[in-house]
Amino acid sequence: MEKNKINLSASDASNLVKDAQTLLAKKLTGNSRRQFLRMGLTLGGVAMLSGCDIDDNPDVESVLNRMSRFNDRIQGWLFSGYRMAPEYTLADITRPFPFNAFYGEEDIPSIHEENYQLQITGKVRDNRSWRLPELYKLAQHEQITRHICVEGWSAVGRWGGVRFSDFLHLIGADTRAKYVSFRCADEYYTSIDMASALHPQTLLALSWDGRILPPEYGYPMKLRIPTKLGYKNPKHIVSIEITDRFTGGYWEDQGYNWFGGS
Ligand SMILES: Nc1nc2c(c(=O)[nH]1)N[C@H]1C(S)=C(S)[C@@H](COP(=O)(O)O)O[C@H]1N2
Ligand SMILES: [Mo]
Repeated sequence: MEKNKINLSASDASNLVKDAQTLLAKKLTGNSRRQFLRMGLTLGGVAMLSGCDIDDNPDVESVLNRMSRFNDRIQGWLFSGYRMAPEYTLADITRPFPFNAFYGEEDIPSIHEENYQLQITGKVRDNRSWRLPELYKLAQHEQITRHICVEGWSAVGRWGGVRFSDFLHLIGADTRAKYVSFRCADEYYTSIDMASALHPQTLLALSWDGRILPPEYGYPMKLRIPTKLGYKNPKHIVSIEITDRFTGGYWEDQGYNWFGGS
């Protein structure tokens, strides 16, 4: 039997978002409800529904139940009480680690160390560009954390690199600025708030599983921010801007929640 294809118009979608919020809010109380609403995952989840195939009974409540279960699970992973993302052990690493991008593996950008420079712009004291060997020489930190994709999967991975707050201080970033904005070699882009940029677990990741970050996971560098969803973790970063101007993001501009985490 053919599946029902639901295509939502903009106004259907906005009504669905409202229904979704009401229904999901009813299932939660007190703190968990506030946390849930703050995460704003409802919007991202509902945006996912547009153009999705929904089996047999295209019933909003059954879809929401699935979303709600996913949200319940990820709340525990994102909030440990101290707003630190949980860390894992080597044995917990997901193998093979999934690849994801808005294109297939055949289109992964090919970047070469000798031609690569990281550009710095905006509200910084020192806006000179960085070569990879200079970044490899800075103090490196490792984390084993869970990457959560809004599409409904998650995976534990091991990343190493420069603590992003160290890097921001090193370049003399104005930490009173509102945003840090990222541009990538593949036309992807995203931006985060300054508090999240300064979070101790936010890493300018240069390695994965003890070796130089492989092309599929974002060579030569990605932002690893375990307190936020996968789409807030830009790979193949080519420029970083410190700014008060809101620059959105590739998925965020298509309806995913901009904050995208805790
Ligand atoms: N440059 C770039 N970064 C990106 C994306 C992308 O398409 N291009 N996709 C995002 C999404 S939605 C996810 S889930 C993760 C996937 O990272 P992985 O390939 O290491 O699993 O990268 C994020 N960062
Ligand atoms: Mo994702």
